[in-house]
Amino acid sequence: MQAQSPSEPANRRIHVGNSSLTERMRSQICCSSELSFLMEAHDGISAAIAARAGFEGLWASGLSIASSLGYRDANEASWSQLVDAVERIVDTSGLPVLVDGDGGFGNFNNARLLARKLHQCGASGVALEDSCFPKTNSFIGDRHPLAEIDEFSGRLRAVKDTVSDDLILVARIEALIAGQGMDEAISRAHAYADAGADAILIHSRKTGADEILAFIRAWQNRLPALIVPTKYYRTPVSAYRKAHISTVIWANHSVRAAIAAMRQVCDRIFAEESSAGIEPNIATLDELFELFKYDELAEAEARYLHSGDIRQ
Ligand code: SPV
Ligand code: MG
Repeated sequence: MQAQSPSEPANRRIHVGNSSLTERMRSQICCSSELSFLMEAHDGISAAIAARAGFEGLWASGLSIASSLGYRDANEASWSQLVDAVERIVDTSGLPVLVDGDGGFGNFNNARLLARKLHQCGASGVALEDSCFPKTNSFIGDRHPLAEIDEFSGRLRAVKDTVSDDLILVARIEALIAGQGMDEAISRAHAYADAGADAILIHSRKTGADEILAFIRAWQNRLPALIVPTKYYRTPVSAYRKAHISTVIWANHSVRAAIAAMRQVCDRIFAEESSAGIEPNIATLDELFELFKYDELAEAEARYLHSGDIRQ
């Protein structure tokens, strides 16, 4: 899958919602019985690179988008900043994008507004977590107050009533993160299925996959299940295939790769007062131009610019 140029006609359709991308996400990714993968993206570059690598769908990560904007993953970035980032991710990748919508930025009304805006910018799905506003990243501290089940179910129902099947709705359960135990996690998952979720996301911050696999056994696949093995990355994905998990989300790896690479380059150039040493380790300008299809722009210039205007 090649990254699309922002000037390609297909991208204009994406801006008003893209039902074929949503269908692709529904049939091949979130709701398929085959294990599939979503790669994190947080901006146009990370989206284009993930598409180039061959991923068939993307996770617009709240943590990564906040980080790329210089904010903390605590609802410091606004819903409109999230929508803007998602628009760039959809546009540059041409892929189905599942958006991390946190808790929906407030109550049912904020959640349905977010869902409508995400649909308009071409997202294929939104994952809403049963946290309270402002949220805290699942890996930070021990204070993770959960929303009341009925109140959160209202958020889900409002989203479903607003976007219907145009946007896949994933209900994310934070009960294990909050230390509330397996029974609470399972009963929340059933309540969210009753409220109209298309799939569930069960999150854990244990370093082994045992609690996730126990949840999946108890859940018995009532709806497809998505997981985020950020902490339990040592478990091979064959275990997830065997457990009939629907989707693995690689949630933050591009932003962490970017931090490591940028830090290395900045440190070397600062210390050496030269970029000569790191040139072999960084992308060439030609790679950058190729990623965003500058050749298409040159062809378009030949087609559309008045011949006297063409730059030499
Ligand atoms: C994100 O990517 O922002 C997520 C996943 O919500 S995690 O950070 O692992 O909680
Ligand atoms: Mg998040």
